[in-house]
Amino acid sequence: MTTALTDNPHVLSFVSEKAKLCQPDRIHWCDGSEAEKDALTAQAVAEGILIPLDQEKLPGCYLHRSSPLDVARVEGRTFICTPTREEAGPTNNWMAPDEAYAKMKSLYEGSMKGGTMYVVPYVMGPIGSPFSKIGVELTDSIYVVLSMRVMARMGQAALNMLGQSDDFNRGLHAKLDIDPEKRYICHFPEDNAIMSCSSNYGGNVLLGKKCLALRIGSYLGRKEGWLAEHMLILGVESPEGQTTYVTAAFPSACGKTNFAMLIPPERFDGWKVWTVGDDIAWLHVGDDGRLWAINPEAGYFGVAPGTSEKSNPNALASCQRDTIFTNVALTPDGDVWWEGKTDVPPEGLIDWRGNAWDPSSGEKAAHPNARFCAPMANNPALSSKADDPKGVPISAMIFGGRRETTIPLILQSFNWTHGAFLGATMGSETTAAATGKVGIIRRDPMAMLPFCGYDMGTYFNHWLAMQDKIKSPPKIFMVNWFRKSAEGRFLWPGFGENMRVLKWVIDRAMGKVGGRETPVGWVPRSGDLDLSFLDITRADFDAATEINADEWRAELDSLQEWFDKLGDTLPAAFHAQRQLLIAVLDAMGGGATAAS
Ligand code: GTP
Ligand code: SPV
Ligand code: MN
Repeated sequence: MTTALTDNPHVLSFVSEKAKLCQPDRIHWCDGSEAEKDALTAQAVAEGILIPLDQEKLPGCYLHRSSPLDVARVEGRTFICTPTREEAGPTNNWMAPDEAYAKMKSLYEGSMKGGTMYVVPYVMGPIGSPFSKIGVELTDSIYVVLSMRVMARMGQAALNMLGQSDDFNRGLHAKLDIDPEKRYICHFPEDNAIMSCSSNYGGNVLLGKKCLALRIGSYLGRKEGWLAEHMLILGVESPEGQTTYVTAAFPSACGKTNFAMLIPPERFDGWKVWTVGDDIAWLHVGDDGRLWAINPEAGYFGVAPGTSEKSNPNALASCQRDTIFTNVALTPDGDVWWEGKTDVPPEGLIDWRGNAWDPSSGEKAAHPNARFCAPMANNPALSSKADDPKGVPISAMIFGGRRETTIPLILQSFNWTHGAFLGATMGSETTAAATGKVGIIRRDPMAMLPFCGYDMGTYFNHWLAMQDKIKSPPKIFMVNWFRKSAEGRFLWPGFGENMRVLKWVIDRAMGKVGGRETPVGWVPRSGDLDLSFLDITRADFDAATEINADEWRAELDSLQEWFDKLGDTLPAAFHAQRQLLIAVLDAMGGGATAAS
């Protein structure tokens, strides 16, 4: 055993108790140093866990291939273990804590025999921030240790910040044999504890990320009066040097990383977008009555496919060094490739499974949920506030899903309650970020369906209750980059061009620009969105921004099913919003609203 890096009795007893259960031959306390990283990397390479890439072109970069049966989050095997089923609510899998502890204990028993248990202390949030949370993850996976080192402030600094306190998340992860039938991701909100086994992939095992920062985080947020959200955080700097901060919640693989790293098109000369975070926001009410956000993470676990010099140069720049790639394709000269990186794939690729890739096979070279794990410090657009313990003040919040129809390019809610309603009723097509069928529309409220650690209706009530505490609330918007033409073409070019929408959002938040009131919210009038030098036809733009009464009526109809599922805890205000909208739409008749 390497020497314990703390004399905190709570940490020591947690480690010894779990070591007794898992029976590792060795315990390694992670200090987070460069020397430790080098040693663990060398060991991972020797064991075939990491494959070195061209170290001249991509210094410190490695490829990891996961088991083909372990490539995404597993929502069906993710459990919220609260004393009652009602506390977990109708959208979460529930297991009684006693039952879960017993099941997990039997799986963990002796699981680390012959191996090493790594003690990974980490902080979610800037070191020293009153909003940060500390966790200790015990794991037998070097891949997890090295990834946690990128994604969180990991090592001695976390133990120093913890001191003698008992207030830390207790996480235990064991790879077992990666058998999907033995895979469990169990959360114990009341104990601030997480247990994960039989996976070695991303959101299932990097316990600081979805497990602590969102599921346990959302639970703590309600208890303590703040919000833990699946949101990116960005700052928009105007040519005059004024920076406005915005958060946005899009479901998994629906564009958060891309939006957070947006590069404004030429037309927006002098404008700059800075990334504070690309996946998670913790939001607290400041003394000034505004909502302030920190990014609890220190790195990006981003979707590789679709990332290119054209779509997201900042993401590509972020993974030029010290990056772990998972399930991407390998080129003969030690570089990485994925669908969409370049138009033409390089010759001689090895696919994500490790086999020679045949371009005519119809198989993908990279897995659709292939990821890069890169330090945020690599991002050329990293905000100078990303490490600020206070966080950044938020002027606007955006919700957005992946919808072929109905939802317009941009919509501003009338007020906080209406904005929360739009977020709570958001639908989106499923993606490869979780196992299961892709492209099915499901309700994904506030992009939190897989990540809310307690009853969804109660979560909505918490959102509504927050309004009383926020004197100057952010304005709430909804976007949809994914609306399609009848032939299945995206109507809006997206990516950098989303700056045009973002500009309207911040101008609206500042009360600087007009809009048109429709029954479902405010939309830009003709001329309010700057479309100059943009390659889009008037017809496509109109179709992308159309509010179609028939489509909305169908949407509101189908909402009843969702509301029925959520049950009694759903805020009465949301039922009222739905009824009101139906009445207004009925009064309007069919078809599209008047052209803008
Ligand atoms: P998680 O890390 O899973 O939470 O995902 P994310 O929300 O950060 O998603 P990301 O930015 O990685 O985007 C995933 C996919 O959305 C990629 O395939 C992108 O190509 C696509 N995408 C992102 N932005 C746009 C856009 O503006 N328009 C279109 N059409 N596609 C987009
Ligand atoms: C997501 O699925 O929303 C992610 C990736 O950000 S994972 O860490 O696997 O959850
Ligand atoms: Mn995510």
